[in-house]
Amino acid sequence: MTITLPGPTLGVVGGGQLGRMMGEAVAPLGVEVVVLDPTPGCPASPVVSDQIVGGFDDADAIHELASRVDALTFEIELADPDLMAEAAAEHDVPVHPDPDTLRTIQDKLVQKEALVDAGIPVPEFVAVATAEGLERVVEEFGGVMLKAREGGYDGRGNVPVDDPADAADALDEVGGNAMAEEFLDFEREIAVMGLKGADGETRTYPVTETIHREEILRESVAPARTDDAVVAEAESVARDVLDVLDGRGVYGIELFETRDGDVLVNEIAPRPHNSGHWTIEGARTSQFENHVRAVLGWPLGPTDLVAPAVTANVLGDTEGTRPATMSGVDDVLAASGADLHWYGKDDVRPLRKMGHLTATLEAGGDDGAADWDAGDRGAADRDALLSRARDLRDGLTFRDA
Ligand code: AIR
Repeated sequence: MTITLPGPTLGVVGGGQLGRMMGEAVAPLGVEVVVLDPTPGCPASPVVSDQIVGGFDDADAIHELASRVDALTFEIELADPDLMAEAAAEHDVPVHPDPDTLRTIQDKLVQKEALVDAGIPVPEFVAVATAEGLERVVEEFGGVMLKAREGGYDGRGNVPVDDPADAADALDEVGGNAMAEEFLDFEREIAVMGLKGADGETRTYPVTETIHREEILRESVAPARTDDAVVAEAESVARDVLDVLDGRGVYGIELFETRDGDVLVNEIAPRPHNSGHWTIEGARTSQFENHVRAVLGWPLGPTDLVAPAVTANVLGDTEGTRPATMSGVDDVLAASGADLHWYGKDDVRPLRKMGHLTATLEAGGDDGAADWDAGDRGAADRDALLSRARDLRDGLTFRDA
C-alpha cells in the first residue's frame, strides 16, 4: 500500500467521547473523520470534519455516511451491523471490525458461547428468561451478576442478585432477556487492549488494572499491579480472543484475575475502550490512533509503555440531569504530569462519563518518577500515582459551588 497525505476520510457510527478522541488522535495524520450520531452537536462534532445527524438504525443516514467516506467503523455497540454491512457493500468501502463480530459481541450470551467454543476460559453462565429460572440459578450459584443480553453499557443492564426473592425485580430491571453469571470472588479486574491490523498482524498494549464501583469503571492503572505470571496469562488469553474476532481494529478485552491467579474473560468491546484511555499519554501510540490505523489497513504504531499511567474517570455527581458545568478545573490544570480530557457533553447525569484525567509518572517529575524503570514491576509508584489521580479527580464537580 502507498499512503499519501492528505489521507482518507473515515466514517464513524457514533459520535460520543470515543469518536471525539479518535478525531483528536488522527488529525495530525491528515485523516478526516465524519461521524453519525443522533444528538446534534454530539461530543465528537467540534473536533471532526462533519456530523450527520441520524439514529444508529437510520438506513438513509448510514448510506449517506458510507457514500462520503473511504472506510467505515463504529464507536458504540448500538451500531446496526446489518445496515453497516449493507451500506459498506453498496458504496464499496471496507467496514471494520467485521459487522459479524459486532453481531456476536452485541448479544452477551452469544459472545460468551463463542468464547467457550474457542476454548477460552470464562466464568460460568446461563441464559435466563423467567423469574423462576433466575431464582433457581441464584440458589445454585449462591449469587449472580444478571446482565441484559443486549444494549447495556457503562453499568446499565448489569444487576447483582444474591437473594432469590429479588429475582423478579432484577429481571424487570434488565428488561427480561438476560444471562446470569456466577459471582466471582476475584482478586482484581484487568484488561488488555488488543489490536488487529492488516495481514493478520496482532499487538497488545501492556496489561491494565481496572477498578470498578457499581459496575462502572472508576480508575485504570497501567501497567497492572499484579505478578508476571498473571501478566503473561492475560496476554496469552487476549491473543486467543483476538484470534476469534474478525476484522481490523482495537478490541477492549476485560478480564478477571481469580484468587488462584487464573484469567477469565469478562467481556469484549469491538472498539477503543475506557480501560485504554491511559494510552493517550502512557503509550507510544494511543488506542485511538491505532484503531484508525488498523481500520485503514495502515502500519500499526508501537504499543509500548512510555510511562506508568493512571486514568481516573470524571462521572456525573449531580442528583439529576442538568446542563453540565464542571468546576475545580484550575487545580488539575496547575498540576504537573496530569492531563485533562473533557468529553463535551451538554448535560450531566448521575454517573455519566463526562471526562477523565490521566496522571503519568514522568522522568524528572516531583513524585519520585526519576527512579522509574520500565522493567520495574514494583507497585509503590503506581499506588502513589493512583492516589494522586483520585485526589485531582475528586476536586472536579458538577454540583453548585
Ligand atoms: N461508549 C460506547 N460504548 C460504551 C461507551 N462508553 C461511548 C461512545 C458513545 C458514548 O459513550 O463514545 O458514543 C455515549 O455516551 P453517553 O454518555 O451519551 O451515553
